[in-house]
Amino acid sequence: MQINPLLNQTPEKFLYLFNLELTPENLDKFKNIRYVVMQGSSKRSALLAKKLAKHVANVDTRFFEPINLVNTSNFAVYRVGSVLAVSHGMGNVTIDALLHAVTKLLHFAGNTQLEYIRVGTSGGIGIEPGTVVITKNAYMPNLEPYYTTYELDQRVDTPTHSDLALVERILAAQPDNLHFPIVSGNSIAADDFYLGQCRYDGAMRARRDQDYRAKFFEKVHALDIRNFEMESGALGAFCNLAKIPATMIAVTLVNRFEGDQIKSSAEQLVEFSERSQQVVINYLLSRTDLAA
Ligand code: R2B
Ligand code: URA
Repeated sequence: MQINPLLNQTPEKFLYLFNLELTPENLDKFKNIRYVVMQGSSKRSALLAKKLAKHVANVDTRFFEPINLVNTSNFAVYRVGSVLAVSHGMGNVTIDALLHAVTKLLHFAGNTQLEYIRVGTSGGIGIEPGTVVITKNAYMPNLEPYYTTYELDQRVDTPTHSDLALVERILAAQPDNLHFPIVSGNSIAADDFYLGQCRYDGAMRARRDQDYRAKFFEKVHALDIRNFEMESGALGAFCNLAKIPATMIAVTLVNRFEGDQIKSSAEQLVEFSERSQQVVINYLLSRTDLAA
């Protein structure tokens, strides 16, 4: 892991985005972390923490509620062994803020060897809904494999590829009898859910017609792009700068070749979202450093 060297010159006492005093007692809670698993919602992060407590620590989860270790309504952070289950909200800008905050916190707590995995949902491109995609490379909407940001008025492009060894380790950790399809492929980090992904059911009308969209989908499918979502660009770019191995595990809720709307039942959507969690749990259980 590589961190901004200026952080060591100006000691920080308060981590604003987590509303957290950086006291020795608080920092102690974040020592010996190896894995950070990020999901959009705080509810899903708490659920993952519960599942990990059951699988990793053999806790009877009827009597266990994970404790949120930070004091903001924007993000939640739970810990089980050497894993942090964290929520990141929606979109590249939100996950980027979370990535800075959690990485600073883990650095101040003395951690140096980390892996970051986003676990989430996505819109599939030419694959069955319910398929889990592990991201090899996150593309910008213009199909460039980097994330563009601005430092003041200066454009900065940062590569967004995942750590391919991590992708392979995650795939290798899955049992042969997994009851759903799993593939590795590339992802597009769109700027929003509706127009950025050319949905025709947004409150505002998309300007590209059906023909343009169909050709675009064919083109991206040929680039091994298998899903649309909204955070993989910032995740890939941040982790490449920080030299933290990272990737994304995202189940697809819809096949965009076939439509815009997510039509699965509420139960089916819960089961789909459990699939991405199951894949990360299988990976974590294959590791030997889960106990803190
Ligand atoms: C996938 O799903 C969310 C939108 O529903 C967004 O956070 C994403 O990347
Ligand atoms: N998340 C997205 O960003 N797009 C989808 O189609 C589904 C989930």
